Parts: sequence; C-alpha cells; structure tokens
Amino acid sequence: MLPHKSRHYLLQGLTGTPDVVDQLLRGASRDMLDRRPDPARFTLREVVCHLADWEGVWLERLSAMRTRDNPALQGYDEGQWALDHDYAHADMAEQQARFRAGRAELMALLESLAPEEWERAGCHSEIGPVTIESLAVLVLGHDGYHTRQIAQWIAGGQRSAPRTGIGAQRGAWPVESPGFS
Ligand code: NI
Repeated sequence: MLPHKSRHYLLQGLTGTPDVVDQLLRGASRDMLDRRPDPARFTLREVVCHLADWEGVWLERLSAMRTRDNPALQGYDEGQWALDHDYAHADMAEQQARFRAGRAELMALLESLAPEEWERAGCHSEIGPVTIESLAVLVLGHDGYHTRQIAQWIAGGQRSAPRTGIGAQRGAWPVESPGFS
C-alpha cells in the first residue's frame, strides 16, 4: 500500500494528464499529427484516440474491482482497436475532449473510494493480480509513457524514441504490445 502522500501525488498527476496532452498538442500541424517516426508506434492522432479509448478500459476494470470480488480483467489488443475504430481519420478536438471527459469520470471514481477500497483486487488476463491502487499507478505510468512519446514526436526526437510498440516484444513492462493493455 502506498503512503498517503504518494496517493495524493498519484491523484494530482492523473487529474492533470489531459492538460499536459492539450498543451503539448497546441499548434501541432496536421502533418505532424499523422507523422509516424517509428513504424511500430502510434502517430500523435492515434495516441490521443488510444488514450481516449483506454479511459473506458481503465474505468471498466476499476469498477469491476470495486463492485465484485477478485474479478477477471480482460486484456485488449490496442493495435486492433486502432484499426477497428479508425484512429487514422479521427477528429483531434473530439478525441481530446473524450479523453478529458473519460479522465474526469475516472477521477470521480478514484476520489470516491474509501481508504480500504484501494486494496480491492482483480486478476488481469496478461499481467496477473492487480489492485485498484496498482492499476491507478499503471494508468499514471501509461500516461507518462504516451506524454513522453507526444513530446518526442513533436520535438522530432524520434531517433531517441524507444523501439517498443505494436508488434514489438511482448511480456516485459513497460512496453506497448498487443493484448497487454
Ligand atoms: Ni498505450
């Protein structure tokens, strides 16, 4: 269990991610949004769609753990979702708003938890046992992974981007790979 102060920072960080994303993307050109500096990873447009979609996934898992005893939590293939939901042609403003709305819903759930509810558990199909608290830490890590990517893509720092992503190796955290998230 995290110290009280850590939980405070966790909530602050999670609350702020939509602001960070919006600020990073301010003024990004259409060309920049659809550039793919790493063939194994999302474009900026696709990243925002992925973040918006995954708010629903996190919420589904957190709600399941809160209301059921040790539920099974399903992993999804984010690369397949990108194709199924046509991320490549999505409207950025809509997706940024959807991410913000989804995060507000997530925060409302986390902020309403009683202290002991943070320890409620579930079992993810790929990563194994998790708690509400460890999943919340994972979400913040996932935020950081993608905000770093956004900053790198915008700065044109693709040469220093990690070579992990869709189609890359599976099983090691933190990487993005089909079925992990
Ligand atoms: Ni991701």
